[in-house]
Amino acid sequence: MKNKACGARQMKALLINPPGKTSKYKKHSFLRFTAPPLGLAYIAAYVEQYGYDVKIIDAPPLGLTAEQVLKIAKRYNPDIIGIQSLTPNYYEAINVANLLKKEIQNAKIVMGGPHPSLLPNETFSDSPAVDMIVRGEGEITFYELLKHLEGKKSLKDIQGISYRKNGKIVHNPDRPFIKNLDSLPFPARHLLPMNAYRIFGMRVPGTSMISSRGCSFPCDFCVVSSYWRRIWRARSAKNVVDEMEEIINTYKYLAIAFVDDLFAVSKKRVYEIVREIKKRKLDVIWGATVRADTVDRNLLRAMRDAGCVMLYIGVESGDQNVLDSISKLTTVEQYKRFFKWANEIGIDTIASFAIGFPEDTPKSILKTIEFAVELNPTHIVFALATPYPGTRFYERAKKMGIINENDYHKYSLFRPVIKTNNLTPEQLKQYLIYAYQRFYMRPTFLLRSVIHEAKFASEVYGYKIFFRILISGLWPFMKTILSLKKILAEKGNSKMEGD
Ligand code: B12
Repeated sequence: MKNKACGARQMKALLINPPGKTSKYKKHSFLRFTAPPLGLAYIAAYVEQYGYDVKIIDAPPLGLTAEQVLKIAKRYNPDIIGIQSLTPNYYEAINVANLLKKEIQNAKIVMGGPHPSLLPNETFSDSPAVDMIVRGEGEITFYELLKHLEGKKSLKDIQGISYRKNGKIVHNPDRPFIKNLDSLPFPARHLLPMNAYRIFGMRVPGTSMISSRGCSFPCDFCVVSSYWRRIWRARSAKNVVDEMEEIINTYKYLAIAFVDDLFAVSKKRVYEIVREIKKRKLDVIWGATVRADTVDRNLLRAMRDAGCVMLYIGVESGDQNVLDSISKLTTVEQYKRFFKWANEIGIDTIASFAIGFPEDTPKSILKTIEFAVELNPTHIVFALATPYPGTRFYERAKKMGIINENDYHKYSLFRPVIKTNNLTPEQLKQYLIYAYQRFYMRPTFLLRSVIHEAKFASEVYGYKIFFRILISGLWPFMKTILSLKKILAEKGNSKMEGD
């Protein structure tokens, strides 16, 4: 497997998660979810097993600027540089690519991730520095690019890439997905700044993991259904729990957040995972993503018994017409049932909502906000409906002529980028602020949260802590809420560029 041919120079690969807009990143830190770029860590682990030298720079959690990234990159002197790009950080990815190309001319610059994969032509024309784009799943493709650099593989034979050739852009055929995800090595966490990550809602040190790829459901606003082609592939229970064990033993984490697009789709697999966790007596708490229509009370109870303390669920809307218009394939009744079960069983929930779809009206939005209060989740995330390029929602919005904003920085889920007949961007911002205020500023919510935290802490640290937290606990909550209010007010007041 090892690649060190005698005398040959070891190929060096650098993988970069580009700097965010640092101030924004800090502003959003109240969400306390700073997850590692697992995609880059998977690629790193894959090529490391063949003996290649790899480094990852995860710039956002370390607050690194593009210039600092350049300095580290120059010192490392890589042969190939892979840069990840989502839509909101596309300009930062391009900026890093341009900067590195100027200073490290010999290195090939490769972009990957959903945005360049779905818009390769635009990416090439926006940056002459980009030599190649890896479309879709990256492990094998990136490995083959290293082989190419060693003169052992021709570009034309590498599936899933786009590249420049004689002034033209060539798109090779797509690469089929990796069939057996168990065959992949675990992400190269040893190359990541593991102390820099935090999990939202978990009170103990934790990190993220992914037990499956893709999602078979057709929600029209979700990038995943186009990027991962509505194909759901899962790792086996044994393989998943092996990685959990590695995380606990090697990195000493006590909590794991599964960031799968959909963790609980096959009940059989979830039962196998919980059985395996219990069999190995893993001392860990964990959270996962679910849909209201793929779980039942017994499954939730089994998950709770195996340490699941948090479920993340995309509710999107409290209005059935809106749910139907975005192909969510769920009903408001299913959500009511789900939250009743989760609250009874004692699993915390993060409910995510989106407002401002073309079919939304002031009435449906208020209905959604009241629905959030009625469901009584532990936390909410309210976002603005955002048509990411590559989605059916984007095509629909384009056809309707309602896309109001082409600046990808604003595709952050919190800034209005479409203008519907029913709602102005200004109204949407106001509704977003109102949603958070309505949910979090309830005295019953505040009290419940403090008691909840105090109970949890007393379970871990003893009963004396319960009263200390109860007495002093209101302060951090008030602080969170005040900072939330301030951020939202700033956002509401700040004059948007281009408005
Ligand atoms: C965990 C997660 C996060 C984490 C970590 C992100 C990260 N850098 O990996 C955090 C919390 C930081 C995050 C933040 C955000 N996220 Co997010 N996130 C996810 C999630 C749920 C899982 C990502 C993951 O780990 N996948 C598993 C690995 C194996 O896949 P992967 O990362 O895609 O990587 C593979 C390939 O894409 C490819 N690849 C990826 N990068 C590269 C780079 C190179 C060089 C190469 C060769 C290949 C390659 O190879 C990898 C291995 O096969 C995805 C949903 C999804 N399924 O993608 C959304 C998703 C990526 N996030 C999304 C969004 C919108 C956001 C936010 C804007 C949300 C917000 N407002 O806070 C921010 C933006 C942050 C930013 N940098 O600007 C969207 C992106 C849409 C888009 N068009 O860009 C997604 C697709 C969710 C969705 N359904 O719409 N996110």
